[in-house]
Amino acid sequence: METWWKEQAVYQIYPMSFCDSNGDGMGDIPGIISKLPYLKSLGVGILWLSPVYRSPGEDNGYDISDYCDIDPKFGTLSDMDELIQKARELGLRIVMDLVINHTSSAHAWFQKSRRREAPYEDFYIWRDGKGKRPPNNWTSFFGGGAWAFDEVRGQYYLHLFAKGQPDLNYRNPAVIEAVERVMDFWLARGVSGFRCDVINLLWKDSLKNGFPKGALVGSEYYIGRPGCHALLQRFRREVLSRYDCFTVGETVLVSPKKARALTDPDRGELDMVFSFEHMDADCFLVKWLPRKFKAQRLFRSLVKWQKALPWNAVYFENHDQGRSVSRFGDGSPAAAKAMLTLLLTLRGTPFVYQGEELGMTNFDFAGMEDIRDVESKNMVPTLKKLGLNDKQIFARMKRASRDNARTPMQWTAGPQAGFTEGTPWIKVNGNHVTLNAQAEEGDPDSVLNWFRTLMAYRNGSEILKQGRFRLISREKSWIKIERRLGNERVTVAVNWSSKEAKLPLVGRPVLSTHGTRVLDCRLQPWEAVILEEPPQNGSEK
Ligand code: ISL
Repeated sequence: METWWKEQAVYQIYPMSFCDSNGDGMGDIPGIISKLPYLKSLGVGILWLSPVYRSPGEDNGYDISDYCDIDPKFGTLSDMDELIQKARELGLRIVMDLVINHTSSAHAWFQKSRRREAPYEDFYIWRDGKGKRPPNNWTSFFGGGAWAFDEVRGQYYLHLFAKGQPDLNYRNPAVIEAVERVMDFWLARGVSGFRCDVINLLWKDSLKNGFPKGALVGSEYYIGRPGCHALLQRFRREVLSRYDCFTVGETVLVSPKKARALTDPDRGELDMVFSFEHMDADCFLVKWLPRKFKAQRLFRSLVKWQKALPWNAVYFENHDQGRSVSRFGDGSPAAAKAMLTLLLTLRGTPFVYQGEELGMTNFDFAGMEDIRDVESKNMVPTLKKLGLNDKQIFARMKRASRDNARTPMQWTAGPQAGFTEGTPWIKVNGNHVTLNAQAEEGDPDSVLNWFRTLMAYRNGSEILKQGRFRLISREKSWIKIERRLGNERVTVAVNWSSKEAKLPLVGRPVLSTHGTRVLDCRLQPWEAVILEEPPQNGSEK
């Protein structure tokens, strides 16, 4: 069989919201350690941790002030070593988030750079302004301009994200070497790879004015440039190839062609990427511009990407996206089960986000005061400029704010959902009284137990792990796919709607979200079924 990262499913932990061990309202590493038996019981093999490095927390840890230390709110370096060790004892691997497009402005490199201290003068992208205006017209991912003026240095610096996230200058070899030392530090400590944050933005071709009409002005000069490919090849050659590890790139606005290049084993860049296209099934390119969800749109994109690449990452959720069951379904446990079935039977490495295995839903925000996310807050002026009033802006937040995914993990029906004994940094979703891991443990029909059943089936199926993908049929609200290995095949049919669906079904139903079933070519609302077919041509394998 191929490498372990093609066989196993990945579970993403958002440490701030996973489990708090010390009552400060913030999830931490000892909390994660305490949940290792739960994580093991899910059947996943790899745990990806969103950033736990030292950080002022302007962007919840994606603004790093020390790459080689753990933030005290999450614990210590020795807690991290213990997590890696204890996970390994259970056969679980740890993957870290690698955020190297930018650091925090609190990072010592930036502090020295702004004071022009050697050798850090050119660690960041500094430029003089044009009169009173910034060096160019680029805009930030989080709304507003992409430049900030630094009084100490008397120059502007580029920040594609928040003001506190200055972009590193990859034209400086010392930056490349420093970042390589960071990778080496963690790989040598026993982590098994990296999820590489906005990794296709590292190289800025030029700092010319961008085409002014785009949503992200300037992006033509920094998304997926040849210089970025060269950097990735170098990281692979110099560091990653020395370890048994994998990388998954978060690649903003990536096309199938670009993704193929980025993941081509002969080029030696990344092992897989997160594509974003299927996240547009309910919006126009950016989540702040909503449109009605259409299952067809989701299916079309998923199938296109299944066909486009020999292997890739597959996901429906992460810490930047609303909950899939609320966006793409009706919020019901049945819809959650149906979605998980498709997720775990597509070809590729599946990524599941904490709480997705419970069918957690979008947050029941009461007002803007419940929102913590810097992106959401920064977007308000931009949305106002588009002519939206406060009520409309809040409606968009409820739908698209990243905080939808960031509410605490719902462990129990008790106070704060069992996440903390203190006051959580962000409110707990009110539906935890019924929707929680403890309640689902005891319910054989729960989303959680369906997830476990699916994972066990997937882990035991070479066809699902390795088989080729083929679309059999996709209709307005159902999809039927096939996975084939040699002359054996598995068919998966998913009814993506709250109405019954009639469709041809062939084979032996081995698993259905609706319990044991006889084959009658009808799927109940949100029913998903896995069918095994006898080997073709009468030949046994
Ligand atoms: O969240 C987004 C869309 O709603 C994206 O624009 C997101 O900001 C982009 O995909 C980059 O995300 C990553 O880098 C950011 C960080 O805030 C995100 O949490 C991270 O996943 C900056 O480090």
